[in-house]
Amino acid sequence: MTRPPTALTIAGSDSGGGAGLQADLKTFLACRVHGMCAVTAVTVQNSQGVSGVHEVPPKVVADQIASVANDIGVDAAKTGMLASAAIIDAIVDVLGKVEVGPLVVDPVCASQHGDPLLSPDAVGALTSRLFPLAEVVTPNLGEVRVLTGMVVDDLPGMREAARRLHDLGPRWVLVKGGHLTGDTAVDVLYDGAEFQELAEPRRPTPHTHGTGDTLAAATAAALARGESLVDAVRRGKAFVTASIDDSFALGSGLGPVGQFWRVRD
Ligand code: PXL
Repeated sequence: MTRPPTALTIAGSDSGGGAGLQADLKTFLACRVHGMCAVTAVTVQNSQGVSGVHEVPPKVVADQIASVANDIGVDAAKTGMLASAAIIDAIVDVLGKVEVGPLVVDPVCASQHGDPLLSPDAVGALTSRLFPLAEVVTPNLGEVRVLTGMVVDDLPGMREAARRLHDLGPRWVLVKGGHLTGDTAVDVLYDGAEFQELAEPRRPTPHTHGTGDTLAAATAAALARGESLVDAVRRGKAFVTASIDDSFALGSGLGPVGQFWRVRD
């Protein structure tokens, strides 16, 4: 058998298994892509929140990326929790030296419980150094606020935020509207010239842990399979919507989205 497409996640570990690199690897498998991971941080976490964060040394993060890129090959990559400016610097430096396919940057700042996953002084490194390497960045509205200072609560605001984020250098911006209210969840996709809107009926569930990770990972998997950015984002959105429909309660807090729907018999 020739090898399947490959995708690399550069992300943190969620001991509860619902978000972070665990969500990414499950999503890669469900999307029929061989998944690999460069671990940035270990979180101590369950359905009630994050009680500890232990960062991996920046050189070890970079070495994981170089190790798999130089031997196995990376058809597409995504970033999730990056923790610190030093880790971001190490990632940017190594990405300049090895060959990696298109990069999806999910600018993770905090967990759904509000626990910080990115040091405040790392926001500048994220936007000035990593964003220019991105095929697409995928902020939610909370992340838009951290990244731009804009408080956005409607579609015109989402378009303006997409414009400002595009000025920072990514090829495409996907501003996710899942945190707005209303019957429809609308995302705005922008390439610097045209806006596209992606709408799905809103799913009424509190169990949405891992939603952003799953969307970005499914998008990266589609890019690894050679799809165009627009097709990949549409496929990512369809994948996460079905995973939200398949979410479940776990522990006593917020449960995760379920990627099972794709592999159930
Ligand atoms: O969903 C964002 C996210 C990413 N990475 C890790 C996380 C979370 C949310 O909790 O724990 C490791």
